[in-house]
Amino acid sequence: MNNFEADLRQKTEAVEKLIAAYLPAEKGFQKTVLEAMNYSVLAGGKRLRPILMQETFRMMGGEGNLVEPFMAAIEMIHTYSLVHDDLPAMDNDEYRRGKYTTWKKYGEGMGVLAGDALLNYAVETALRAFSFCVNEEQTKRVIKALGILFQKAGIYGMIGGQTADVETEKSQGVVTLEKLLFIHGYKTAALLEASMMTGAILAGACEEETEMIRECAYYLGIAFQIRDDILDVTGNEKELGKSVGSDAQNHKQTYVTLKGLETAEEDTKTYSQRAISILEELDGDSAFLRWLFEKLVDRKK
Ligand code: GRG
Repeated sequence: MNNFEADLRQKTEAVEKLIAAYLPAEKGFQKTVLEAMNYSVLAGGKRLRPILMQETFRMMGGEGNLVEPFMAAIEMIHTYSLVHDDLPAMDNDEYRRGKYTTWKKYGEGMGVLAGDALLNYAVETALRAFSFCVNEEQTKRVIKALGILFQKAGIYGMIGGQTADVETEKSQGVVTLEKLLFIHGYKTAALLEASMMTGAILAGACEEETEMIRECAYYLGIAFQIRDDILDVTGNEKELGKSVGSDAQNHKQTYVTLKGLETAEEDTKTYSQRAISILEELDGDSAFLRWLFEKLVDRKK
């Protein structure tokens, strides 16, 4: 195992602990929804978004724990999106991360509520960052980071992308590359943009640096989603912890159906290289993030 691999393992474990500490206690008459929320968040996953946020925060010179509530909040937002995406009304998936999806385990109504509750609790959690602020400058950063986080999760971000995706799939019409890039950019890249931008903003990055980081995360997100499309064709169900071939089964048009497997592979590399070269232009130590980007776009799960 190289040093970065060991670093990632240690960072993932630390993030797991941090997220767990922010989850609600399972008690009261609403206990079932609390259990469903915690089951969904603790089911595993790469913890990519909080790790990206924390590493960007560090790279941009951030110190202290201002970033921590935001790390927990973004994982809650990500988890809610997966919980809702798996519902019968959307993808109707029974397994994720090798376990029953939330609705399959707790029932459909509770699946809806657990997703709603996670999004709401993400707001409550991110707001806790105000209690860590020690001066006016930090308070301003938290306000700005909140704006970015919820914009990128919303109609001008992930929900916007999911809307275009659901409609395109339903219509079974021809999807253009422009529309596909809109879907990938909003559904997938927006939350990665939110992760890295909030990390940068909380560390005190200026407008120009924050915009460079947004662009970097956008390219990473596109590469990450093309890899997801590729894995749906070439991936291994056991390794992925979910079924493969669902795009083809649903006659879904993806980057692979549009451009072919070979070009999709090449484009993944092009987009990730663009992201990496932006990291190289920035002043801070980006060695870990550059390694992580390479690993993500070559991932098998
Ligand atoms: C329901 C509003 C709403 C949005 C759903 C996230 C999403 C949008 C759909 C899930 C399906 C999907 C393929 C999304 C693209 C982003 C993506 C690859 C998510 C999976 O993220 P990982 O790989 O998951 O980081 P883990 O399990 O590691 O946390």
